[in-house]
Amino acid sequence: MKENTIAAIATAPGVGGIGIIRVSGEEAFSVVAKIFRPKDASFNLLAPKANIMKYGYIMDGETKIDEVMVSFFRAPHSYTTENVAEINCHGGIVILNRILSKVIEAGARIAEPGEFTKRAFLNGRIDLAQAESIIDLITSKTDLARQIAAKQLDGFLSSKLKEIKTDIYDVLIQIEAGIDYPEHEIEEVTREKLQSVLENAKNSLAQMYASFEQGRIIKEGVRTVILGKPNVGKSSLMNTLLKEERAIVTDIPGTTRDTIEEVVNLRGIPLRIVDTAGIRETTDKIEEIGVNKAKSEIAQADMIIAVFDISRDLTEEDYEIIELIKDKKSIVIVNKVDLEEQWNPKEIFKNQKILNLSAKNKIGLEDLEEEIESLWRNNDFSTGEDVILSNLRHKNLVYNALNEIDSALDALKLDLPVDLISINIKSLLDNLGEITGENVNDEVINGIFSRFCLGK
Ligand SMILES: Nc1nc2c(ncn2[C@@H]2O[C@H](COP(=O)(O)OP(=O)(O)OP(=O)(O)O)[C@@H](O)[C@H]2O)c(=O)[nH]1
Ligand SMILES: [Mg+2]
Repeated sequence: MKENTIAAIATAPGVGGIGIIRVSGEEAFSVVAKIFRPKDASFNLLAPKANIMKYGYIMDGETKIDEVMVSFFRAPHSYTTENVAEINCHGGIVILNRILSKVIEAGARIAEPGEFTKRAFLNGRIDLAQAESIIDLITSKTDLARQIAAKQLDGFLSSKLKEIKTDIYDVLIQIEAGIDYPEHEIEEVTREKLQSVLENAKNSLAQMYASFEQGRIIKEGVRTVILGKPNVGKSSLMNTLLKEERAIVTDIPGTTRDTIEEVVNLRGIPLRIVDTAGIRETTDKIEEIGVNKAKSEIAQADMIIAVFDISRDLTEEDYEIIELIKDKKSIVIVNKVDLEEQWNPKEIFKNQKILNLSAKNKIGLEDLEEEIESLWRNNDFSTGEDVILSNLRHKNLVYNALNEIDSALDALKLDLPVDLISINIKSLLDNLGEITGENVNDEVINGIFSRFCLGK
């Protein structure tokens, strides 16, 4: 059974006030007992009475490795529902590694990424949607993303799905009773009930499905791609918007090679700003990859900020960019207005609003912020009372479920026998069950938890 006791460093690598090593499993207490010497010598390490924290030392024989506090959580009242001990030591990587290796020597094995949370799921403390929300919570880049994840962890999505499933399940039982005992003649009642239950489910699920776009934007930010030919000041603009020197700026055209992404909160709007390589024909292999990447960013963008340089004549590349963005939601920036004007923007962009800017001298920034705000003002960046889907796996399963509902409703209209319709209904329930993990295969489970960090 010992290989079932797992251990990992639970805190982020690096230097910190404290670092935590988490140990979980049947042998967690006996593993820790071998290396922990509590100051309170009477404390029973193998059977701590309640969830408790104890002060003492981690020992290597008679040598003290570190002064620590150890928390003991008794099954089932722990993160994994198993016995859990957490060693709080000083937060240096050498100390943490040293203690972890002592824990392994004492009989635990290294946990896989996400294995603690996987156990919490497999042991039934949380469902799969809740487990997934934990990684969303940890990796959330904006406070709104955190809010969605926190609600999902609290069981908001799961309980909505449960309501829908329970209603459908009740009718399914009636259908099956009808199939088994046809003389009961409950068929007609069942058909009507089935129709109304399916229509209700369709409404709720369609609302969830539609919320994905909002969920995606909240979670990832409005994907804002800065586009332009080399040297027009894209990276300068990126830095100005971020209020930090994130991207390299030089006077050499072709400075930015790869795309750079950062999330910033601009007047309450979560923006994911993507700086790109300047678009031009090039024989440089690396730069060419960057240019292609920049072009492929256009399709995924929620908004484009196209940058043009007023101090140099427009070139073929500028016209190509104007062409590339013509069907996208975009903002046209005429940059370097602190320098002498070489062309007339009003002639080129006749029907388009132009924003004059000096990214370097931070002139015109207010206007740009205002424009961005006005473009997104009508979007709901709050989390509201409804479920907001933000996970692609969930979205796809809701989509499948909606298709099954449509097939079932069509079959009802055609007066097909209910036992046939029950096939759609079972598949519908399976799809919804996969979101919360009631019927899900190992491959999906392993795929989900492998994306977690070590120690979680
Ligand atoms: N005078 C003036 N210079 C600017 C302004 N914005 C950027 N520059 C300068 O223009 C040069 C190019 O700026 P970058 O921000 O690196 O331009 P880029 O579009 O990212 O260039 P690539 O990465 O090569 O595509 C630098 O020397 C900047 O200091 C501005 O508003 N006014
Ligand atoms: Mg650049």
